Amino acid sequence: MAPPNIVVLTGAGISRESGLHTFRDADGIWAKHRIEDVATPEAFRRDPARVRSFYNARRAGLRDPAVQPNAAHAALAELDARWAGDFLLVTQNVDDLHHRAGSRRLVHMHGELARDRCIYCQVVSPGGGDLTAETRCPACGRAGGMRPHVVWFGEMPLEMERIAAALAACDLFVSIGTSGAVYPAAGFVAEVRGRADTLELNLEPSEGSHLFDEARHGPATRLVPEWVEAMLAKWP
Ligand code: BJW
Repeated sequence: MAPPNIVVLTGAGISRESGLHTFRDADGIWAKHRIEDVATPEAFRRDPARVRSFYNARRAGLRDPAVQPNAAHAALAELDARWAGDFLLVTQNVDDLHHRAGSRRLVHMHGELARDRCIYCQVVSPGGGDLTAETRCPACGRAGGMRPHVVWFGEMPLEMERIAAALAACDLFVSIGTSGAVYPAAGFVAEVRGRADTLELNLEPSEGSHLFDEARHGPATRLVPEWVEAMLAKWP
């Protein structure tokens, strides 16, 4: 039997055991910052210094040498490398831990924290340092328009066509470490339901937990390696 085509969706929960905060847990990012102050295009227009300062701090957190890919990131990278069927890892995370772990069939649908984008020429450039009003775009040379290459509320997530094609062709959809509170990612399970098998791996039941064929609850560093090991044992 041919191996199933797989789409994996990950969220902030997979990076929590690497030392990064989630958004909606009690100690999460949205407990300390209001979305409308830091994560919308309007917030950036109103107070770019505040938004840049929020993301400069997040970037500094990601540069902390203690923040490294964990066993869940590593297991998904191994699955990517060894899986003979179609495979796409769609992450909502803006950290680079999947890439650092070795995942290559990877889409960052909410962008990447360590890249910059110019609001004037739209060119995305490598970044990751502190952004200020004086930072110049390496492509067009203008200052004052550099923002992190992340997707804020009200903006279109990235690579939606590639994601839609993978969802349409998948036999198995696995959601890991996400609360299922943010669309369009939260709607993926309903999109594939009935035609693909669906599995949730999360610390606790997500908002859409009831939509999955199966849900396993516990830390990602335990559940994900267990699931990957079973998949590779069944389809070596
Ligand atoms: C563990 C764990 C461990 C912890 N092991 N698990 C009404 C209906 C439908 C849509 C809308 C609506 N009203 C508004 C909208 C649209 C809006 C939206 O969804 N709003 C909702 C609040 C309702 N969405 C948008 O605006 C998006 N764009 C859009 O819709 O464009 C139009 C469009 C439509 C259709 C198709 C295409 C386009 C854009 C959303 C942008 C989200 N941006 C952010 C910030 C990114 C930059 C940054 O990082 O600052 O993305 S918000 C934030 O939430 C971030 C995350 O990627 C995202 C999801 O969060 P995630 O990853 O799920 O984290 P948590 O904290 O919520 O959950 C963590 C989970 O892990 C928990 O369940 C824990 O239990 C678990 N966990 N430890 C395993 N160790």
